[in-house]
Amino acid sequence: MLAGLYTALAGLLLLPLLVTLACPYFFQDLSFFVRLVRVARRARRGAARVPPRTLLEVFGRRARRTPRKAMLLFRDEVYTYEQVEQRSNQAARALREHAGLRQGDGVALFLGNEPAYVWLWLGCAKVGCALACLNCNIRARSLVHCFQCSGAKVLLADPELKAAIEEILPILKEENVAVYYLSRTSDTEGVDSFLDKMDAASDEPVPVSWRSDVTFKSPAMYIYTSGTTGLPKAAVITHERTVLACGLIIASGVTSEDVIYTALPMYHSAALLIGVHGCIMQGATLALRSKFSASQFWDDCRKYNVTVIQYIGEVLRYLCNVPKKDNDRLHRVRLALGNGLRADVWREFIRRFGDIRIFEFYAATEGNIGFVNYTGKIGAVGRLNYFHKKIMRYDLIKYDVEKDEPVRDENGYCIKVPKGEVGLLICKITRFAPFTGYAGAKSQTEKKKLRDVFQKGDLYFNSGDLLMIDHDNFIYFHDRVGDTFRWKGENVATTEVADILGLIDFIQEVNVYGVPVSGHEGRIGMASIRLMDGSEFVGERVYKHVADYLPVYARPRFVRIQDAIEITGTFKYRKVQLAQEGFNPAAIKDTLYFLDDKAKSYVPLTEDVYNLISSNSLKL
Ligand SMILES: *[C@@H]1O[C@H](CO)[C@@H](O)[C@H](O)[C@H]1NC(C)=O
Ligand SMILES: CC(=O)N[C@H]1CO[C@H](CO)[C@@H](O)[C@@H]1O
Repeated sequence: MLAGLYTALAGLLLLPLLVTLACPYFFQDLSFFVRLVRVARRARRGAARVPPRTLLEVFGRRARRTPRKAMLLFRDEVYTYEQVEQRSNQAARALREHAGLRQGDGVALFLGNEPAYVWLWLGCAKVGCALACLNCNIRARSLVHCFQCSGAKVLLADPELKAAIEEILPILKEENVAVYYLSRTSDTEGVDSFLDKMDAASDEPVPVSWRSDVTFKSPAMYIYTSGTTGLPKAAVITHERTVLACGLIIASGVTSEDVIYTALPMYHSAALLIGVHGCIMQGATLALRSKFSASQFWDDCRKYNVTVIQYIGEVLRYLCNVPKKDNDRLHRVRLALGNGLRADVWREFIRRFGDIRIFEFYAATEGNIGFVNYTGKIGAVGRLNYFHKKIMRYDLIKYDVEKDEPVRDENGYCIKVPKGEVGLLICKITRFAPFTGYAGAKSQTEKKKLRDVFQKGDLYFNSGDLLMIDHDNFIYFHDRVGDTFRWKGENVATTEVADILGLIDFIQEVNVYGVPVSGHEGRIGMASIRLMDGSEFVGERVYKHVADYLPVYARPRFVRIQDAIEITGTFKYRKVQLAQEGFNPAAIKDTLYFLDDKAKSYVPLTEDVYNLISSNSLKL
């Protein structure tokens, strides 16, 4: 009997060892899954409360419990939780009393990275309104479109963006939009000032009844994403999503002791949903920078005692490109959170800046699926996790890149790709993996849904991303599909760029695509153009036009003049081959042009310029 007990005991002790040998990642997989379940449970319990435990309520509790704790660091300014709370109360009152907002309305914010972003968002949530986070690089038609699709009644704008506001003001006024500058005075007719109204308002807590109708399913904010076609779309971020998105920060082990540093734009989900909200959720401190600077990065980290940094692949690459310094390892950064990191930069970054844990994840603003590198695999965005997969029904399916659609078998169903092959990531839309869609764009929302995938009537979210799962179950990001490319951390919709170029009178037809450039993440924009018969290409005019209408990252850097623009069997422009051919003047016989910022024109692309770009001597 004793012998039996010993065997049983030995078995128990040996079991973990055996499991580890057979499935080396079993315990990591399990513990990651348990953490996920905990976050989901907490969110569900929060949703059941009255009022629901939204991020705003979490913030309120932090402000009561740790009023003196630094919440935001910016330049030499420090704002405590209590100060942010007071400022947001003032913002809420000014929004309600002067702008006449009531719960369910929307406010659009056109502002760069600064602390006011945080209290304006909280103030907006306090009156039960959703905040549309406008990208401050967009102008003209795109800006009007983004504003309109959010359904907002009020626009709050940085006075530094005055020119962009004045340009679209007549349209806004026609629709009775109340426009405010975030300043104490305004010298634009039809635009009021907002800060003086805020200053005059009481900073006492505002009544909860102002937001009594808000539930977990109410929209909290709209974040713009560049979809597969046309102008940007406003992804609806519900209160539930804002809480769930904090799971990432919780899983990464950030605590209230941490100082999170972000120089990513706040109108994107990385800085807002992960940086700002993660900071609130954990009661940490956020050091903000208006714009990323590779040369200032580590000085900032030292100045603010930063322990956690947020990145996109480009950021870490730029940091690695800065000349080495003696104090490269003199900092307290222990964790880096982000996405888009290539294996080579990843290795170099750790070698140079020290033992920093990299928490690489994959997620889309509007997506219903995400992955995290919770094991130590360089280059991977996550793992195929048995437990996770039971709940999140995602798959990689065969995709026809040229036709830009999933491949279907003879019965009309999609085909799963085997391990080791690249496929389109799709995830079943369920209660656990909801897809909230885009504001005011039903057809765009429909386009992201894939029906009759593996059986009649099933419904999946189409991520638009190609990923690969290797034989050890590690997941790797491969590329975006369709009509978008990513450059400098921004998604660019090729159709939007093509539409803008198409307005130029000597351009007959345009096909826009992204081309890879050595030493850079993502792809840079290139346009293949057919000129009107008898017309000539005027570089200065094209330059002026794109500079007026497109943000820097979306401007096509290369132009290729073609006599005819090829289309596919389904009447789409052929892009894959053009992208492969790239922009090497030695290999392409068509005339090529290059956007030269100094010359303020598109100039002929010579082999010299090409060589400078290939050797990374010319900055793109
Ligand atoms: C950073 O830490 C040092 C040493 O602990 C401290 O003296 C300094 O005040 C801290 N700086 C900030 C901005 O918190
Ligand atoms: C969260 C986590 O474990 N991240 C890991 C991802 O991979 C890198 C590279 O091996 C590790 O350093 C990180 O710790």
